[in-house]
Amino acid sequence: MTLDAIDRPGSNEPNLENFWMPFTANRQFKAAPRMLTSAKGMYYESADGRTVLDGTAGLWCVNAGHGRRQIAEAVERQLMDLDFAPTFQMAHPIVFDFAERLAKIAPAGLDRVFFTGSGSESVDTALKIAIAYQRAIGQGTRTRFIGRERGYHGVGFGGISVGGILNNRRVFPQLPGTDHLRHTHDLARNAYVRGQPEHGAELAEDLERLVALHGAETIAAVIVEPVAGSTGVLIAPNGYLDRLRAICDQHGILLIFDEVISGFGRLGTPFGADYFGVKPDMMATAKGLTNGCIPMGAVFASRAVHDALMRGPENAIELFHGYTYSGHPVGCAAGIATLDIYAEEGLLTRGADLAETWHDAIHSLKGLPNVIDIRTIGLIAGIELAPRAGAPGTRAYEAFVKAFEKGLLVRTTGDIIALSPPLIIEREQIATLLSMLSDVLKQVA
Ligand code: PXG
Repeated sequence: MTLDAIDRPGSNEPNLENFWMPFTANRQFKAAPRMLTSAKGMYYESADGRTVLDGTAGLWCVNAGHGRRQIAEAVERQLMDLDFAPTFQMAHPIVFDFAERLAKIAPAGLDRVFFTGSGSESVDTALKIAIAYQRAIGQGTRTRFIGRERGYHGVGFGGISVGGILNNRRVFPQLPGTDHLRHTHDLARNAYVRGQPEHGAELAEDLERLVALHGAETIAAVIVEPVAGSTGVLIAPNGYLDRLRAICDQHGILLIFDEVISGFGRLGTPFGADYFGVKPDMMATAKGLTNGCIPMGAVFASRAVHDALMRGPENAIELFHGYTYSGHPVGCAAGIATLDIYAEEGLLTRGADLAETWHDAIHSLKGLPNVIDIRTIGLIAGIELAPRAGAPGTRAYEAFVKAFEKGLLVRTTGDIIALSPPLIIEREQIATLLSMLSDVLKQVA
């Protein structure tokens, strides 16, 4: 019996008071908790003994599915061999091995890897590297960042400053000098699209406007998600990222892709950069890097960015930045085992094989009550519902709760349902997911 159960005689339930939950309506949740207790493959088990199909790969991270023995064994071995060692002026071999393995699957030339502990840390790291790079090449006036409306780049002060989701920003101060491109969501022109929307490339010209407004010599970097996930699955329109790349090149601005969600096979290619055929100067990653099972992130930088900082006296620290857990050996072990699984099972491209089935299945929800848009790319789907008058978000939230009760885990943001199953999903499981979701949508008024 736990101490808590002694405090509350007769109870085997955990005491819910102490854990302050992230991005959660704490009081609502604690009044009616939804608990997951174990996971294997495509499924969770809930505390009340139900099997729940994981439609979201946890939080867009468990790309190889749950309970992978290979990862568990690598982690256990690493914990017993070398549980922790510093990477400040010291190192251990596995961190170099992991970086080399990552370099092999990265877009060509984006192969200098800085490790972090999360997506938020990867974003803030990439932003800081951008400033340091500009200064190193004699462009010290470039301290401004450009993000995009509706962007999500984690919760650090850098990330919320370039991010564009009001609730994540409204009560917090932000980095001075950041500005935003308009978002690319355009239901009037682009509803019910499979893959990239046709319209909206011209929105990249916003960057020219911001250059004209602020002066290129003040702008260090632009950061965008190739596919914005958290904000409800907004896919870069055809030609948009190419145009951003061209404008950045013209003005000496670095282009950072936030690939925390789009990286590691989610789009049916190793990275979003591969899918869209546009190479950024840096990519921020996390999540699928370790199959979500050990917290870890990585920034991939181009050799040009990296090499510009490897100057000056050899005994000088080139970048005053890093985390206790940068290159944590256990994270590296988990990451290498994850990459092994991705390679052995072809998971980094499996999304491409399944895309047709996925698109067909999800788009068949068109016409169900309150569905106003459906968008799919790789193994991602966004299903947008009409908001209830005066109560935005409640319709999708109700769908989320009903889906969970039925045995399906989805994510919602506003009135958009987002799906991103583990990349191991089988065709029959796509069919099961769809049948549960369509039942739910029929029930939500
Ligand atoms: N960038 C992007 C594009 C993300 O999606 C982060 C940065 C931050 O990563 P960390 O590891 O610091 O959380 C994210 C995180 C959701 C959801 O339901 C998405 C995220 C996190 C939690 C929920 O869409 N993305």
